[in-house]
Amino acid sequence: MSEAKQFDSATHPDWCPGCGDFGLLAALKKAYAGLNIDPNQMMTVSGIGCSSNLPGFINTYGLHTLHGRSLPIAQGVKLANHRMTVVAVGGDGDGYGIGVGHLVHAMRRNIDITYVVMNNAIYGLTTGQTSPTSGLGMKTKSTPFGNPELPINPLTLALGSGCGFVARAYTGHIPQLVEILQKAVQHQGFALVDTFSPCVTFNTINTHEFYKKNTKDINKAGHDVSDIHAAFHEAMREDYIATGIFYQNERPCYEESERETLAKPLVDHELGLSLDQHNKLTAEFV
Ligand SMILES: Cc1ncc(C[n+]2csc(CCOP(=O)(O)OP(=O)(O)O)c2C)c(N)n1
Ligand code: SF4
Ligand SMILES: [Mg+2]
Repeated sequence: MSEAKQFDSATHPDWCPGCGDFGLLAALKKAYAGLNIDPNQMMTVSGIGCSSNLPGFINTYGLHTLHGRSLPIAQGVKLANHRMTVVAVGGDGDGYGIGVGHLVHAMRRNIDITYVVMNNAIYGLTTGQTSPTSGLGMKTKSTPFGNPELPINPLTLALGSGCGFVARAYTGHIPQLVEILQKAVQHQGFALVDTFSPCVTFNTINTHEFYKKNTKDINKAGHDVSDIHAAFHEAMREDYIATGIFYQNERPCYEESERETLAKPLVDHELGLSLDQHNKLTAEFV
């Protein structure tokens, strides 16, 4: 096992004191160290948001991209060099709002990447507007009379979209989160880890105290992760908020199904054109 501190970045997070995202950052470093991942073989990709600043705070390769666009880029990285471990991170607005179309297709496509959403049920970076996971009736800057829209349930969305690894954790419960992250990274195929990551500045409902009081680890309670019906049931419970691995089912990932072209990473393929042909072709456009 290597050391978590090898993943420390020279840049310290500028998140508000108490932000739930600190817990995820610490858990990611522990999880990678426990898996002996080499930082040089690791790519962290994000969109835009407070949570999406994370690639700057961890010592791996990193791409801080556009709002809602982490998954197309993460998938491209993995296809170009599928020797790398690729983890996409971001917020609920990023992944379940503007980026939700990419998420659904990435889940059914099943490229071998992990996607961790820091779900604080609010737009943090833009100072507190309603997000796709804000509760019905929640008062925010953009819904001063209460949110009139039903929230998305990311877990049932994932289960219904062919995602082979569906999990949820609270960023204050580090040992459980580390274990889930390690299993997600080891899973061959797309893995979604939704994390409750409280925004202590703009969300006074979904707080650390709320999750400490209301969450329950379903894996400790004997939940069968191979049973998709039981997974839907736990994801829709109203008597407690379930955390843990809801569902895991390995089916061939995209890279395995595309063996013809992906027998070796695209970065190792010979260029199809000679230098002479390349120069003639580009001369036409310059
Ligand atoms: C295309 C585009 N639309 C809108 C924005 C403005 N914007 C930046 S971050 C953000 C939402 C951030 O919320 P979330 O993804 O939940 O991340 P958090 O800050 O809560 O971690 C929005 C709407 C943008 N940067 N780009
Ligand atoms: S505004 Fe909210 S999400 Fe953003 S850093 Fe502060 S606590 Fe975290
Ligand atoms: Mg958010």
